[in-house]
Order: sequence, then structure tokens, then C-alpha cells
Amino acid sequence: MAKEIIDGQTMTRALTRITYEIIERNKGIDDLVLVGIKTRGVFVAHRIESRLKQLENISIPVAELDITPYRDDMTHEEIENINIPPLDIDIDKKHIILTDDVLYTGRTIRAAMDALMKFGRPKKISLAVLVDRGHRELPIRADFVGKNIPTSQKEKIRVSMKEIDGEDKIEIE
Ligand code: 3GP
Ligand code: 5GP
Ligand code: MG
Repeated sequence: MAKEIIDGQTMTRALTRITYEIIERNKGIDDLVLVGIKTRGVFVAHRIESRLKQLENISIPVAELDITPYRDDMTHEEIENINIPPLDIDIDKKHIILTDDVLYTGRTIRAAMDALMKFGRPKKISLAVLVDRGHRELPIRADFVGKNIPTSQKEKIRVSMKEIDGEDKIEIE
């Protein structure tokens, strides 16, 4: 049984707020780069990018990080040792904003940061997520959070986004 906790309009507002927070906390947006973690983290990145264009008329690059193609079949140990394909943009001296749909244990973000460090030397890495569901197993936190949704380990957050699911909503099941 799934219960809707965030509708499309609320998701849109949360992404707009995150975009304003990014603008506020970055005096120079020049060296910003958005890196979305596949799959839905990439859509989160593109939505922030298009709002930045609307609100401030600035264009920043968006790259995709393919960390978890078969994540559901992997153990945490395997996740920490996978080979991640390189990005198609230069991240040296850039301020990277990593984006994902759901933050849970933090292991995916750790793997993402390890990969980024191998690809170059970013000036700074920040993290933006649509949902923080708690249960961290590493000292990782998000700088920008759409909504904190406390969950039990057994619960699952189902994120739907227009780009692949036809509508925007977040459910808990
Ligand atoms: P995403 O690629 O858009 O993030 O991991 C594959 C998909 O399964 C993810 O989509 C995610 O939304 C969904 N998912 C739901 N619950 C879980 C979970 O507990 N762990 C992982 N890894 N994925 C989950
Ligand atoms: P972590 O590595 O922090 O445990 O998990 C983060 C990744 O796993 C995210 O990319 C996210 O897609 C997925 N994930 C973990 N828990 C959930 C959940 O409850 N719902 C969804 N949609 N994704 C989850
Ligand atoms: Mg994800």
C-alpha cells in the first residue's frame, strides 16, 4: 500500500526553493557544475539547471554519474568497488553539486565522491536531494534537502518524476 506524501506542486516548490538556496549560498555561480546520479538524480539536476536559467539567466553544465545501474542486485561491498564511467565534463576546480532523489545510508554518495575525486580535483562538492529518509551509515549529510521523511528501515520511498514516470509525486510504502 502506497501513501502519497508529496504531490507535483509540492515537488516543484521544493526544487525551486533548493535552487534559490543554491543561488544564495554561491556568490559566483560561474564554476558550478551539476552532477546527477542516475536515474532520477539526473532529472533532479536538469530541473535545478532549468530553474537557474529561469531565475538568474545562467547556464551551468549538467553531467550524469552512472553509479547504480544494477544497484538492487548489489551488496554494499560491491557498490564500494564498482567501476564508474568517467564524466564528459571537466570538474577540475569546479564546485560540484551532486544530486539524487533519495538519500538513505549515504553509501551511494560516498561511491559518487570517490569517483569524482578520481576524475579530477573539484574545488568543492555539495549534495542536493529530493528526500532524506534517514538511516545514515556514514558521516554524510545533504546541503540542500527537498523534504526530510523519517522512515523505518522496512519502508520504501517511491519517487515518480514526469520524465520517466509520467507524473511528479512521492509516496511511502
Ligand atoms: P533511481 O535510479 O531513480 O534512484 O535503485 C534503482 C531504483 O530503485 C532507484 O531509482 C530507486 O528509486 C528505487 N529504489 C526504491 N527503494 C530503493 C532502495 O531501498 N534502494 C535502492 N538502491 N533503490 C531503491
Ligand atoms: P544510499 O546509498 O544512501 O543507501 O541510497 C541512495 C540511493 O538508493 C539513491 O540513489 C536512491 O535511488 C536509492 N534509495 C535508497 N532508498 C530508497 C528509497 O526508499 N526510495 C527510493 N526511491 N530510492 C531509494
Ligand atoms: Mg537515486
